[in-house]
Amino acid sequence: MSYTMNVLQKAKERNPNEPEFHQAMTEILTTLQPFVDARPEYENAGILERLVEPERILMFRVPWVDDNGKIRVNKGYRVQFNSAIGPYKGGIRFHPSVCLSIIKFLGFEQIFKNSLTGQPIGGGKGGADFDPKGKSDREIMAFCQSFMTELFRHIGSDTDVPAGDIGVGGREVGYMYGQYKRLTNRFEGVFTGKGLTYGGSLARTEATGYGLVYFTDEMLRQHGDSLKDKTAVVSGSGNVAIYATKKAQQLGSKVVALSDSNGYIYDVDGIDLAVVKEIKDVRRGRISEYKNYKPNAVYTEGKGIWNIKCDIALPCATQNELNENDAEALVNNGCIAVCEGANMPSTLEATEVFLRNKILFAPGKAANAGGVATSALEMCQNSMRTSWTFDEVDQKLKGIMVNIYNNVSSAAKEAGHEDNFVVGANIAGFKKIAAAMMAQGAV
Ligand code: NDP
Ligand code: 2IT
Repeated sequence: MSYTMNVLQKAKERNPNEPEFHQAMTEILTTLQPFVDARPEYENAGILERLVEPERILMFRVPWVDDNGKIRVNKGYRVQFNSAIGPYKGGIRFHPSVCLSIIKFLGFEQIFKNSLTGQPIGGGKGGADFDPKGKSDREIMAFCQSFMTELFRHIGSDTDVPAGDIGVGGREVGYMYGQYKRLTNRFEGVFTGKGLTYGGSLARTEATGYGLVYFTDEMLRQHGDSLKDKTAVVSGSGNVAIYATKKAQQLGSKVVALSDSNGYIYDVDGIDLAVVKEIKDVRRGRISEYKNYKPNAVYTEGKGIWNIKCDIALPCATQNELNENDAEALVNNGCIAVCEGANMPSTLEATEVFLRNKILFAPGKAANAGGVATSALEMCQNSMRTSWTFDEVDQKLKGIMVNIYNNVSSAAKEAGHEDNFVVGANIAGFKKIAAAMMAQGAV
């Protein structure tokens, strides 16, 4: 068995019952195999064995008091996966499904994504199995403060810099940052996605969705096409989905559908984002309420959003939300590009369908890297004690996304897999991390 496949098999055996982590390792190591096995220096340096083993895993109890005075307990996690090219960097997720496997898959993907941005950031991820849905503002604050009461001793602006992810937005970052400051007596760039009044960067809120569409736009442009007059379907209706929709609309696409974990809406007239923001950002409600504002729209309970005919599909909700049947439905309906705003939204089988059918497929670690890239710009502004204008940050973001596209595309071509951006992203991300690890010795 080859070196790469041997490491993959052993890593699966050593980490049983972690299906999402296995899935992420399988995708990355399988595509890296020819590249790595042709270069024995990687095996000599034990690069892959080290890469699949997190540098540190923190798991902790998060006790908090609910509005009835009852003590509740959640599981908290931070996986500090790889610091070869910079301090650990990656979001915090609050969702009832959070477990070690999910945090490890996210942290593993993050190493490669952060490398692709070209910025000095390592890979990490954290979270808790806490469900923010239906909680009062006070309960959210109590939870965030308790979470940080343990996490604060493990992070720092040059050590580990968390940010938001599913269930963690501006409100939660504010509560966690405030508690960090109180416990350490330090006002530092230890978190990104902060509010604009206390060190946040303009355009960070928009960055993941905007970056996704900048990437998509560049990919289409280099294939003689554009987003103009295209029909797009976007899944999710959170931070990434909302700003992906906004930018796609600005570039001339009609977005006809959005979803949440209960169901999806189809609006033949094109999604009205002001309504979505009112429902999601202001009232923290459900996407089903959209039809109360837009009687022409149709709400369907449950899955099925990928059966809607579209040119462009942007999965922006969560892992494994798009399976083989969904991929076939998209292909049969004439979809030309699938770009992942979420982390690992397509199953391995769905990805195969896209690649086999020569759909332009942009994997999350490349296409959604604009969020973390802008986080690194926020860190930069914090260190410089300055703040850039929206346009400055937005221009930098656009440049970074075009750069990522070019690097991923050339790496794919060099590997003999033109337009296979899965292969391209994994090789391009890997090269820099491996070089940094080899230069630093057996650490
Ligand atoms: P939000 O919490 O703002 O929104 C998440 C959206 O996805 C909601 O509409 C939510 O619906 C839906 N969703 C979440 N879990 C599930 C599930 N199990 N099944 C179906 N729908 C679900 O998160 P973000 O928009 O920030 O994150 C979306 C995706 O983008 C995630 O995969 C995240 O890792 C990724 N990402 C985020 C970045 C960022 O900067 N925020 C950067 C790069 C990637 P509901 O309200 O019903 O739960
Ligand atoms: O998955 C991701 O890249 C994020 N949730 C953003 C991470 C960050 O540090 O901004």
